[in-house]
Amino acid sequence: MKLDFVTSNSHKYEEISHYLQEKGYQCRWVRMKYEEIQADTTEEVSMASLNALENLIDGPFFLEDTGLYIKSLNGFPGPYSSYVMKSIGNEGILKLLEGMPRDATFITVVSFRDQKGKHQFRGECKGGISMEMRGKSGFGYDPIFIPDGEKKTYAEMTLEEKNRNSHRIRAMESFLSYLQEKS
Ligand code: ITT
Repeated sequence: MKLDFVTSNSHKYEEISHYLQEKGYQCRWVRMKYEEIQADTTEEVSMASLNALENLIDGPFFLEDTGLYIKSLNGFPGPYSSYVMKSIGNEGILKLLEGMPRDATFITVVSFRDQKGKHQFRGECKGGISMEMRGKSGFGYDPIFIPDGEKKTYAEMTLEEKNRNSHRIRAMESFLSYLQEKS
């Protein structure tokens, strides 16, 4: 089965297509930058994007929105993760967290449209923000995020290691369970 994934982000595409291939699905990259609304939750942002694209794309497709929620900053940057990455970046986050607890959670919400309607699948990965940026792989906040139970940041991991239990792959697992149930 072939699945259309809309994203402008090549790293997201690599992680997801690698996972889907392992599970016997093909992934087609619909490479497109779309406007994201500003809202309080990753669910709302993800669903608004699905709604905005539904008349532009034929057939079933999915997209995903991801946010990094830092506990001691009351969930910031959360749904503002994209803007915060472009403005203050990882160095800005490390400065904000000086002397603060460093617990954080990545949340991905996959939104999928098929003949039956619209569906959302959520995945979380709990962890912490490192003391300094480490590693060269991955993208975005990967150099400062250490998943619980690991010593390496995501950026020090291979794609296979990151995919082992990432927020994105957990959301995809729930998405695939839905696809398998309905077929
Ligand atoms: P889309 O076209 O799919 O929307 P995007 O890069 O705009 O791609 P998001 O809005 O979902 O994606 O991402 C919000 C921010 O969080 C952005 O700065 C990403 O670099 C970052 N991010 C998303 N997933 C991440 C991950 O797995 N590891 C590190 N940073 C991530």
